[in-house]
Amino acid sequence: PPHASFLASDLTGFQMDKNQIHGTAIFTLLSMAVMIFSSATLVQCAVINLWPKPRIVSWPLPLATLLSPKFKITSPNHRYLSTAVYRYLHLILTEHHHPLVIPTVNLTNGSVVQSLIVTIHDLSAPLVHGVNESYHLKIPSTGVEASLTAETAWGAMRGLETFSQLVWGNPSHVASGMEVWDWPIFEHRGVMLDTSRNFYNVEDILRMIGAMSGNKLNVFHWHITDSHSFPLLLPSEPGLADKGSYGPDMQYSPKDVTRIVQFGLEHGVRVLPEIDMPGHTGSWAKAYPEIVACANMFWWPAGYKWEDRLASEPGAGQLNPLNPKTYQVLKNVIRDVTMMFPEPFYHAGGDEVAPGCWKADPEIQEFLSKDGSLSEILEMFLNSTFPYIVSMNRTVVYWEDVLLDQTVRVNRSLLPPESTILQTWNDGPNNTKAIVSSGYRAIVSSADYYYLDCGHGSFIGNNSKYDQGNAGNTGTGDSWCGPFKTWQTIYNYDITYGLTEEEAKLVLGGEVALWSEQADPTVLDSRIWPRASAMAEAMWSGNRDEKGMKRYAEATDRLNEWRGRMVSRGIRAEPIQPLWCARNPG
Ligand code: CP6
Repeated sequence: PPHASFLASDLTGFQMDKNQIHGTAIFTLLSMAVMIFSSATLVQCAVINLWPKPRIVSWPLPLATLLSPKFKITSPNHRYLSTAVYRYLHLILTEHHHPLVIPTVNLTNGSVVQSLIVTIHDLSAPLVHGVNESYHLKIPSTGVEASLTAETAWGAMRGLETFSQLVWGNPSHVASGMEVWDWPIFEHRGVMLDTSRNFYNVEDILRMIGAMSGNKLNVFHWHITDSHSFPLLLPSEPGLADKGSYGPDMQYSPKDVTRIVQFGLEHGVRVLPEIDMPGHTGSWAKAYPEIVACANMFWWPAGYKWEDRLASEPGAGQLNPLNPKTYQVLKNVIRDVTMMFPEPFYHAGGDEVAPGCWKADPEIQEFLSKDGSLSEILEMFLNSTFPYIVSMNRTVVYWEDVLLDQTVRVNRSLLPPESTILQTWNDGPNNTKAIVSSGYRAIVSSADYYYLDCGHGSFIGNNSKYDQGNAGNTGTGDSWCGPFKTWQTIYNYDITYGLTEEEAKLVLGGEVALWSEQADPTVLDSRIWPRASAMAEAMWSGNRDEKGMKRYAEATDRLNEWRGRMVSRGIRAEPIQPLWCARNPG
């Protein structure tokens, strides 16, 4: 990217408030002076109706040009990019988005943007972690052609999204005399969705992936299975879903998975599957009771301690690592999943292994009575599954517990192999630090900042047989789960807080997470959007302005506009302000 000076960067924008009108006049003069006296200098201006905010925008004058009704996009042939181009062309020609605050711009006379020419350097780059997503967008103020240059098809998709956000009104206007150079800070920018506690239809998932791509998010972490249901129909192990799903109409067939993966490719979103194990596997017991310890323990016998209840949900259960049959089933599961999901990362869970569950199993009790330990049992499990996943050419992602858990892995004799990626969820920045200072790569999903599900009160009480502790309500009733996370809480979190420069390089990015004990399709959009948008911008271009100050004040109006655009695109994102605020700016 070229040198850019940060002159008067906050004075122009689409939204003008009372204080800015004066500034704009001065700014326009200033810009002209800059153009006359130092034409080599680029002036960077704030363009506020873009989300996430690009890294560098040059827009010396607030100009707009009409978009031809015959506007077209040309691009090289690419299986997925071509679909995206077609989709964006349709969107751009039909959206006619009406912003809350109409941009104050000067319409360039006589010029109409006829086309967007897309150029790609490397058409063969696959959609994998670390793929180049940079793009350069140029919309002239007088010419008829806009241009979008990207290293890869995936970067071009990001640029198409930016272009679409620069178009508004009827007839369509497009911001012009503008150049954008853009690329992400973090390579892993995701949303996790739990489809076990409650079921989501394929359409719901596709809608979410579509919204993710609008926010330049690139990883859908699919927490497919858990103790409550096993909705994934696997060709080699059909019994797991037949018996373990909520019903025949609440399963994902291989065809459904292919549809979701394809849709992801068309939107530049990777689909990263998680089959949680060895904990959170109660649902497996419907098909294979013999491989699951403590299955269907609906309440705990006297003497069980609080820490024994981590995974204590109705039909809780943990795979029994001592039973050879466990590994027969697991090999089929892992092989099928890697065949259905081309994604090179594989999430193998590893969270919340509950000592009390294993201790309740007679076979494990016998092993423990002969000087065995729970730690050894977990090691046995990891040593028998990890190499198999790696043999399928996958990079393994685990929850942080595999390294940091202090209840099962008391003596910590086993360290996960260095190639594993650990997803942190407890204890904010401290656990991120613990992971990367041990040399592991980290994905940050700190519950205190990035868990989207903690909005409801607990139903700990005596209303039903499930009210034993937080049974049936894991993750949403615990007192430490804390309050609803506002978009500002999410936006302001610095995922590399307290890390050295070297350590920070090991942070791949972040994921917001929607656990579904108290969420289903009726609330999917509003639980996720626009709060996931807040993380999306923090991950893409950061949460600070040029002076290093948190920019959430500036971001508010922009997010409000983006939320409105998401709503008009069919995403039922929550409002963040009364409409009044847009009607009474300043
Ligand atoms: N399910 C699984 C959950 C949670 C986790 N794993 C969870 C724990 C605490 C909170 C929210 C969710 N419900 N499988 C932790 C990774 Cl607050």
